[in-house]
Amino acid sequence: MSVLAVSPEVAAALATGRPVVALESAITTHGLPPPHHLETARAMETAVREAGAVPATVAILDGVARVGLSADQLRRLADHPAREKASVRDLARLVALGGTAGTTVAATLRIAHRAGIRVMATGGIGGVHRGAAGDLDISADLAELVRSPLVVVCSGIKAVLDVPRTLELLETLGIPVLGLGTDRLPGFYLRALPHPVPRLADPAAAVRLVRAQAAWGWPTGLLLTVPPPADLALDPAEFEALLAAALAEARRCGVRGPEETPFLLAQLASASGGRTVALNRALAVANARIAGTLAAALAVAP
Ligand code: PSU
Ligand code: MN
Repeated sequence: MSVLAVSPEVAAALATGRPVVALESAITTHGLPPPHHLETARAMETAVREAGAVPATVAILDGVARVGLSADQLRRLADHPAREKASVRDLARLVALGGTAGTTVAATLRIAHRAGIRVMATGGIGGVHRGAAGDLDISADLAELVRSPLVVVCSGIKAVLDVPRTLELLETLGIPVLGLGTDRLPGFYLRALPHPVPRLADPAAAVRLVRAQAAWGWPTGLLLTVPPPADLALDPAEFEALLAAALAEARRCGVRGPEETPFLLAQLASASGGRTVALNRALAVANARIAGTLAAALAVAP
């Protein structure tokens, strides 16, 4: 039974060794409000193309795991009334029962790896939730990075999470975390957190690192982190105040599990007057462009 439907354009690119970038779709179905959700998904695809690679947006549509969506399919996904947020554990159920879902970083990694894609882009990965010592709410994004050896271009770990504990877990799992043009971990909405990361000067250095990682024969994913655009990034003190209010509201409403990240992002969007939405869009598109550049460089024989 074939569970993957790869679009003709993506299949042709993969068959001939041309660069492909996987894009996740939970940011579209659950991360951003309309109309920004669809507009951002399109802008990410365009950025990948402008960088010389083929975009492969991943999603589950009517029980079919798709790699590369048509414009119609992307629109259907974005506004589907019963759209779910698919993590890895949900994939078999959605295929068996005919569901429609945006795929998280974890689910996108799994599907993109099956299709033979080496690079993906997102805004910020999931991780250890604040308070996870109590309920063990830790994103499957971390576990999947162990199994699916893609480069994930992102602006770090979503800052609504427990970043120091997420970094500890990434270290335990053996997942490299690098900074592109930065020696401090980007904080999704923040330019730089106090946590140091090894700095890569440019995409060429990232290509060397990706090749070295593959050459070990111990394939794991790795995080290539990129600071969010300086003109839109939030001030750390302002962010902490916004986040404290959002976390308090989440506790008050009893929101936990897969709903927590979308809930917090929505709270921050309204409390910031939409500034976090503009920022999230800008960083996701910038990351897609860098992923395209990296995929194009990786596609050239060493
Ligand atoms: N990046 C964004 N916005 C998002 C996400 C990433 O800019 O909404 C999504 C990704 O799909 C990621 C998910 O996998 O948030 C993490 O959710 P959770 O903590 O429930 O694993
Ligand atoms: Mn989570």
